[in-house]
Amino acid sequence: MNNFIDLRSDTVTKPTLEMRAAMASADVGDDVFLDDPTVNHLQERAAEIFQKQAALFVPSGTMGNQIAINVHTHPGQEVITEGHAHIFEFEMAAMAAISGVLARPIPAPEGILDWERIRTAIRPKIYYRAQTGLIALENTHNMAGGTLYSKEQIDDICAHAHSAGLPVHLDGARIFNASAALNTDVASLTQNCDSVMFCLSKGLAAPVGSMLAGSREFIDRARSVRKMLGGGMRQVGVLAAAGLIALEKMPPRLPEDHQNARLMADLLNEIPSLDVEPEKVRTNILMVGVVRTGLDSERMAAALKEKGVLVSLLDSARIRLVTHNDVSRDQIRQAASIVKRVLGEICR
Ligand code: TLP
Repeated sequence: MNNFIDLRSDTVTKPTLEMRAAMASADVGDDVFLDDPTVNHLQERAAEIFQKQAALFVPSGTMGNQIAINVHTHPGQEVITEGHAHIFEFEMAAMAAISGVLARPIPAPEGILDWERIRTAIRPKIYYRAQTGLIALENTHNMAGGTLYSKEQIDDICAHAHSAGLPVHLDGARIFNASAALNTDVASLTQNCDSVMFCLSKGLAAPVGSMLAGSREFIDRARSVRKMLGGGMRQVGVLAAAGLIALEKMPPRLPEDHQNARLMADLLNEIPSLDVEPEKVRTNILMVGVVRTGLDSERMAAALKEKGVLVSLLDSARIRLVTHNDVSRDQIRQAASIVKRVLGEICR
């Protein structure tokens, strides 16, 4: 996929040269014995940056979310999520398969829940009803198009949840994008969440890995669950070394991705048969409705691929474009003119 302009996801980012050099010279040890100095350093830095007691390196965002669900809940409980949350839509019902809990998905405008919506979904405390065990939020919200919770919105949900005796987990796969867009540091954005998962391997460009952060007790239990799931890794400092660079050096460049997504939205908005809402693009994800082109998203993606642009499909009517470190501003302009050309040819 080297010669393509790859807008399928920010997961496609390749490690930077600095990351590759750090990986080659990383000091390593057996992390199952807690002996890998690079992993330990990454975990300490993540805890420091998020101002949580501890953090844990995990192989993927999915595993991070599922570990958190497992630690926070008991079998037979429910997890309140937004209707299109990643943990509900894209994690293969793992919460049911692994933790014996059911998702309680609540649709919300732009993917952003509020306490009123959550409150009405909390089960009454009656012995014959399943009990709510956890509230899981997603910031930024992927499938809603990189939409955002402000600090105030998250704090309000957390305060009410805690008064109701419920923990809050944040799927912060792209929390650094939220932080950049809101100009609010990740520690204060996530201050009242009981656990946070964030990805090193998306916009931050590490090849692999995510982090879980929370209280020391939560992370101690999370480490056991990680092992149970087969996620106990050995000389994994080679990956943590890239993760450290992702964490320390990559966040300041995320506004560039956001500007590129907005530019792409503005350029595509010039094509009358596409449905784009440029004013809604605040981070690095852009949803584009294609129905009025007469093509479904699959045919549209195939036609773009032939001309060197890769996008992902949301459903038959919408494609998703995600900007990232390996797509330059020039390539954004190039991709937009390819879309124009392809639609011009097909819809003649
Ligand atoms: N998102 C991927 C796909 O799985 C859809 C993408 O291309 O955007 N939480 C959120 C909000 C995510 O967007 C993702 C991945 C994950 C969790 C899972 O992370 P990984 O892929 O590391 O398991």
